[in-house]
Amino acid sequence: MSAPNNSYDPVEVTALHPDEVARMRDEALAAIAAAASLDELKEVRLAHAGDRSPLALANREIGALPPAAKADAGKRVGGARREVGEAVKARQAALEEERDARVLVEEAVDVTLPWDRAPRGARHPLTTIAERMTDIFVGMGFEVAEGPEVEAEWFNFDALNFLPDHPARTMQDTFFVEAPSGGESGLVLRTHTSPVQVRALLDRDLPVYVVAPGRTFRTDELDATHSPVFHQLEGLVVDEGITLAHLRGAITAFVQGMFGSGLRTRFRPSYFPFTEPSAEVDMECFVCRGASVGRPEAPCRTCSSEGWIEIGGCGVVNPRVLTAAGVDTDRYSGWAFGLGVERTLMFARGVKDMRDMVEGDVRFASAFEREI
Ligand code: FA5
Repeated sequence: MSAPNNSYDPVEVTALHPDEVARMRDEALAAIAAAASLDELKEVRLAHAGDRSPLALANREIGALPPAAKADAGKRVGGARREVGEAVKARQAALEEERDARVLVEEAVDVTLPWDRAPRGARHPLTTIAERMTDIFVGMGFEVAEGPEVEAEWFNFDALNFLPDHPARTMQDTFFVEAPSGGESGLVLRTHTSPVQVRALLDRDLPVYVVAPGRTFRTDELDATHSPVFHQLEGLVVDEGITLAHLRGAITAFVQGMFGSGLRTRFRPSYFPFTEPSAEVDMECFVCRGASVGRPEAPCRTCSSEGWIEIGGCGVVNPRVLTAAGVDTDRYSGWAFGLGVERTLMFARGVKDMRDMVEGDVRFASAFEREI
């Protein structure tokens, strides 16, 4: 029986020779340092630190060594494998950091870019201007009143002193919804916002200071200056000691608030069954302020060089209307006005054709500020 191989020298085993271990370690370290990506590093790790790597195979040789030689060879190979393992870890961390930094740059999201490229809707300029008109009166202390668009004939006509055969009824060509029957008032699409006057007086305690913006209907043909569906802003004041001077003051304050300070107003005699006296209200042209009158070389498109623009009708509330609404006419008096919203938008914003307002082409509304 041969003696234990005590003289077995690990240095003689090629794979365990210090130079060879150092070479395998250096080769591994160089490959690790050269790995340019996490994928490359994975391959390098398998080749130099995996189970079949040269250092792992060298490690297996240690088992066959005599006990005395095992420690020395184990230290050498183990040290080299530890170094390689640590180098892999360090390179892995460096490459991950590089990748994360790159991803942060490549996948950066500019949160200031508009996120919604779909065209945004906005309110129609008619809605916006009606609201502005209303707001000016609200600023003067008026409340907003409402009434139905399908209105009882009694409110639309009778209570407003349009007698059944009064020619004034034909002044406002009417869409009839239901004929009168069994003593009940018929139904119409309201031809103006004035029925809200009567509703406000019946619904509210006196004094009454209200404005009523709303949609109105007449059998007018759609053309450049008329629409069968249009909007008005009604105003009504009923209080003690109310005079025409208050009306003039409120209308002038409205005109100046809406179109510019210092603008004048004028009243021209007119006729409405529900006001007496009645007037058409004109405002001084806010563009030329009268400077274009008689000067064909400097025409004004806003007022057609007339210097004045008609904005609506008004007057002192006819006592018959107050009586129909149960108001004591010895104590109270009042005035009312009605302004056309479409016409106001036309001259305020230079719209030449009313049809543009009602045809619903989004390009028309887009030309105005997109208020929401
Ligand atoms: C009236 O409707 C009265 N209710 C106004 C009123 C109220 C007077 C309170 C006195 C006291 P008129 O029919 O003139 O009045 O109409 C008022 C405004 O509505 C006109 O100045 C015009 O701007 C607008 N208007 C009338 N018909 C049309 C139409 N077909 N299309 C667009 N706007 C219209």
